Parts: sequence; C-alpha cells; structure tokens
Amino acid sequence: MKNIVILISGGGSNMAAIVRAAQQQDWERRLGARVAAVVSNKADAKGLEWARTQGIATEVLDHKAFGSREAFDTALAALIDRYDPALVVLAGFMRILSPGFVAHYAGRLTNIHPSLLPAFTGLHTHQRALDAGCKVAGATVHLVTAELDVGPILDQAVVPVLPGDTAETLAARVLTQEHLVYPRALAQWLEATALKDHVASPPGV
Ligand code: NHR
Ligand code: GAR
Repeated sequence: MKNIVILISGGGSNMAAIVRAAQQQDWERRLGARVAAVVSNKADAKGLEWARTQGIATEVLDHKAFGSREAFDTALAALIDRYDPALVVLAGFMRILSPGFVAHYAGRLTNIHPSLLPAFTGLHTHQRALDAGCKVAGATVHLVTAELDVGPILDQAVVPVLPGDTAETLAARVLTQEHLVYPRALAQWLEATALKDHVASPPGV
C-alpha cells in the first residue's frame, strides 16, 4: 500500500477534497494508495478535527517549539517517515521547507500554489494578480524543489478574473478549482508511479 501523508496549516479544504476523492474513487483498490496521516504545524488547524472524523491519524508539530527551521524540518521528516510515505502532499502548508527536507522527499513531494506559475510565486498571490490587471488566475500543482514554487508543474486550473473581484472573491473562485485539480493531479501521479513500479518489477517475474 502506498501511504500518502498530507501537511496542512489551516482550513484543510484541499486535504478534505483529496480524502473525499480517495474515498469516492476507491484509491485503495484502483491505485493501491491511502491517506495515512494528516500533519499540521498548528494545533488549531481546522482540518485536523475533520480528518479525525474520517478515521485518519493526525499529528501536530508546532514550528514555534524549535530553535531553527532545520531543527523543525528534521523533526517533521522523522514524524512523517513513521508513516512510510510514498507521497507527501502540501495542502495549504505555510512553512518554507529547507533543502535537506526537500531532498529527502525528492520526486514525491507536491504542493498546490494559488497562482498560475511561474507568475506570482510566494504569498498574497490573488491581490498581486488583481494589481497586475490579470484577466485570468488559477492554481498550480507542482513538485516541490528547494527553490520556492518553481518545481516541475503537474497540472493547472484556470478561472476568469471578474469585474469587481477582490482578493477574497478571487481566492474563493480559485479554491473551488483547487479542490478538483489537486486530487486529479495526485491520482495521475499515483497511476504513473504504479506503472513505473510494474515495469521495474512485473508480478510473477
Ligand atoms: N518549500 C520549498 N522548499 N519549496 C516550495 O516550493 C514550497 C515550500 C514550502 C511550502 C507552499 C507555499 C506556496 O505554495 C510551499 C512551497 C509558505 C511560504 C512562506 O513564505 C511561501 C510559500 C508557500 C508556503 N512562509 C513563511 C515562512 O517563513 C511563513 C508564513 C506564515 O506562517 O504565514 O516559512 O506558495
Ligand atoms: C489554498 O488556496 C492553497 O492554494 C493556499 O492556501 C489555501 C489553503 O486552503 N496555499 C498557499 O497559499 C501556500 N502558500 P485549505 O487549507 O483550505 O486547503
């Protein structure tokens, strides 16, 4: 079984969309994958409680309890590795990860970023898209590399920017598309790795 560990910091609506997709599309049977744990750097992240109602293990690791970014990342990796993850998913996780952490999960660490990358890396993406006069906005699912928001793009979703939009109305429109594109991109990643595993060691050979 391929274990998926999801990292959140807040509402967790992308995490919930992934968990629901896994349930509805029977990822266990079809893709040999399951959401094994949800991890938050904030104890009050709303998504944690919902994950518990779904019978998913939850963990909290408060970054403020650590003296450095590296110390937090080392502890975070140790906690995640207890679940033997095939895939680590950032879903509204708000801490930049150090190069050592990223290298440890190279090729199996994904993020969803609320802009059409390579435009608007970093924070406050919706206000910056409005300020730039963009006519479309969206979200990008990408593999995480040491450099922020520049890893290989797995999939994107586009929405229109409408007259009168604020950062809040635009964020809400983008978020509904994030809930579709992220589960779809992960299912494709899982299918592709299943195929690679099969070619590398076909059953019965
Ligand atoms: N880490 C690496 N190495 N590479 C990426 O592409 C990453 C990453 C960690 C998180 C998500 C992210 C985004 O989609 C992400 C991508 C937080 C910040 C940030 O500045 C920036 C980007 C992203 C997440 N965080 C502040 C920090 O000091 C804290 C902000 C806060 O706590 O509210 O870590 O854009
Ligand atoms: C999402 O819009 C996600 O793209 C964004 O935060 C929101 C989290 O919502 N991520 C970032 O801004 C990363 N810097 P959620 O917790 O409800 O999934």
